[in-house]
Amino acid sequence: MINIIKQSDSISPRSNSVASGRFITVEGGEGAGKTTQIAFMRDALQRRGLPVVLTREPGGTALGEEIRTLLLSHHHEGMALTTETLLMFAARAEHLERVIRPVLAAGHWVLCDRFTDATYAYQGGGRGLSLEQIATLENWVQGDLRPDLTLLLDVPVEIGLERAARRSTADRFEREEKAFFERVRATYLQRAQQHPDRYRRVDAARPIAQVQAEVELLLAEWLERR
Ligand code: Z5A
Repeated sequence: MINIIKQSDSISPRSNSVASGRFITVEGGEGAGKTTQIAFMRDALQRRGLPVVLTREPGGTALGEEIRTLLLSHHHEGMALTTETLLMFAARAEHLERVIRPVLAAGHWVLCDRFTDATYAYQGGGRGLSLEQIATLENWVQGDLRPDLTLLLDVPVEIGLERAARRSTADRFEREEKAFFERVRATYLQRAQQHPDRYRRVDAARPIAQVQAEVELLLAEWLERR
């Protein structure tokens, strides 16, 4: 279950300036198992007594969820790439302002289903927007805030699409051709190589229990080191 934090909800910060919680993101292509594994991660962190807010992008706020509906809807098939990218960052700006920054400042943990790495993978790798333009928006909207840990659930495109098709009807992104998702996957893998300090790749083609066991192990190792 994803928490949608309303504007009226309050989170009391321990500090207004320094983010003392930790920011973890989960990434991957369609049907990689993000929703399945992120719930497990939340439970694993809570078992350790860590206060966690589970959220997602695009979305995570009332306004962000409305933007998500626009982005995924088939009513906007011809949406311009600039519009799509700016909507992703508009939802993200709201999410950062209303949820991510206040939660971190309160010393709590944020567990987010997709974040800016998805923009690099989908709008950059998938649709061909220059990575420099995405970086400009990233710096503007986020300042120096970046995830502390990014778990990449990596799965071959055919397997992921097959899983996603079994689960629900295709949204605007899921209707893309296979080559698009191959580019998305390649971009994620490239980013994982470029940011080895932050990224952990998990082979998500294996059965759920095996993926879960590796996620648990990686999380435990990372928590020990931090
Ligand atoms: N997007 C973007 O373009 N730019 C951005 O900046 C951002 C997002 C932030 C919505 O994201 C879309 O927004 C997304 C990218 C774009 N494109 N699409 N489509 P989303 O995260 O909400 O949507 P999604 O990627 O389609 O998520 P998903 O289909 O829900 O996949 P998932 O969460 O990774 O998988 P799941 O729901 O956990 O599992 C899918 C099914 O597979 C389900 O029946 C599971 O029981 C099953 N499953 C899961 N793991 C396994 C294993 N290991 N074995 C067998 N079966 C499994």
